[in-house]
Amino acid sequence: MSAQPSLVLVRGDITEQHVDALVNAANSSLLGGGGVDGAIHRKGGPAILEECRALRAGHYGGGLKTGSAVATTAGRLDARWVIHTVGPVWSREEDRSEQLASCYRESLRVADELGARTVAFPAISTGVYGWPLDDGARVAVEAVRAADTGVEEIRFVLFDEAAYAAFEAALS
Ligand code: AR6
Repeated sequence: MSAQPSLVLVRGDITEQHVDALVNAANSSLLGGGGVDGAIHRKGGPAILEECRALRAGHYGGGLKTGSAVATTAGRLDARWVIHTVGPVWSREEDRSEQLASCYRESLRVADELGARTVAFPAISTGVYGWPLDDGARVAVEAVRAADTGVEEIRFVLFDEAAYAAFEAALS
């Protein structure tokens, strides 16, 4: 599609980023939860949940599938859109990394549809969903590097030092 996006690492809170779109590590209900999801809804305000409810009342009656992505307003956040995606729960028995890679790919596809140029991602699935950080970082970096996207900047926003270090290692 265009030149490779630049990949940027930031240690911090994704809800404080100024970007076109920020990605939410949601669950299939789209109706909120803990972690990044809780923080986004708290800071973004009720407009996000309102749109999520409307999605559930329409095309997403069965919820959002793992590895898929859908956008809503970003409410009061310093962004135009929130792109909600559902990461896989980590499994020792089953390799679900293709589903995790799909979260990054699909989020970028939605970002392209919206015309977003800057997109912030959290480390999807590495919190409540239990994905080991090093592997989650590897899958994330490989997926965005392989994506064909018009997004110019992909910013990984890592909440703590361990997550930052994992992404730094995955990038190098
Ligand atoms: N900014 C950036 N990263 C954050 C923030 C923040 N404000 N808060 C947490 N993290 P998680 P998951 C990091 O649990 O594993 C929710 O209940 C966190 O340290 O948010 O995909 C949903 O509703 C971790 O590295 O998402 C789902 O039910 C990463 O973000 C479920 O959790 C992801 O942690 C999804 O679990």
